[in-house]
Amino acid sequence: MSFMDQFSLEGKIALVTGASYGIGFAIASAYANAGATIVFNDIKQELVDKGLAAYEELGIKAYGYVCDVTDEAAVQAMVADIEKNIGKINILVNNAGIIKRIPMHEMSAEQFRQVIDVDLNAPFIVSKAVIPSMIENGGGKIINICSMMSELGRETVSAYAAAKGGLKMLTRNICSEYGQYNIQCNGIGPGYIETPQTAPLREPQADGSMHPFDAFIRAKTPANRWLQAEELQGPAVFLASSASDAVNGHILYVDGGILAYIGRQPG
Ligand code: NAP
Ligand code: GCO
Repeated sequence: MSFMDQFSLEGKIALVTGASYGIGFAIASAYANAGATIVFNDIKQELVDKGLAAYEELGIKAYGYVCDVTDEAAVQAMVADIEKNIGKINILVNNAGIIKRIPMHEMSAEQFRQVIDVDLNAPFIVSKAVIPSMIENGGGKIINICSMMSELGRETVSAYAAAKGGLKMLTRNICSEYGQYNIQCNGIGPGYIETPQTAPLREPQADGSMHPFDAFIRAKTPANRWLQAEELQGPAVFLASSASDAVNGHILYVDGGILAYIGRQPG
């Protein structure tokens, strides 16, 4: 076995939630390139179909399911179908997520609950569904997609920050409770990535200028740029592979240095 074989995902089955596009798609594609069988879900059939076509364009045979990750019965049924027809899940990436950017005093309790439901309750639901088989299988990898907002707050993202802060601690608790079964649960905390989720923060203004948030986040990023979803692929493969078997309960921030940086002074 060569040194690099420890980064291989050959023979593994990976479920990446919400992976028709965006960060989930990038991570799942990398897992396929590392040898894994890819399974993903999305809420709508047309998005699953779009995702399957996108994977096929990359030469990847993926399996797609229509499943709302907040629906425990649907998640249990999806996992049972995967285990029956594809195989036991070795790697789970809790990627599916939403954000609502609303000043807290204007946000309804229902809107707050919706974000918590997808970004925190769902990782609990999906992890709970796959852990029994991981225990039977002698171990597994769970990777939760956290955020800068697992550590920092900002205006209008109270629900999202509460969820992602909770997801950091859920990650540590799964590590604590299931490490004895050779299950490693870690987080990836991306910085600001160019995906549909952050598109509203980058859209050009009526006068043709860039959204003010663009300059703000560039000043907070040492490399003075937005990051790409593909820059998460190496860290994600590492955390899914046996190369990280001694890494547990860790949030790996892939943020270009944002959390280390006070920010570039104006002028
Ligand atoms: P995105 O472009 O909005 O994609 C999110 C994906 O999750 C979509 O495929 C979406 O499907 C799916 N999804 C949402 N709710 C779902 C549900 N209830 N059941 C199943 N699937 C659901 O977001 P992204 O930027 O790729 O982000 C992916 C993850 O990274 C999220 O957890 C996000 O919080 C996190 N993150 C993003 C950034 C960033 O800068 N982009 C940084 C840090 C962390 P639909 O299209 O059908 O809604
Ligand atoms: C926002 C952004 C961020 C990113 C990401 C940063 O509105 O501030 O959407 O929350 O999505 O979570 O790590």
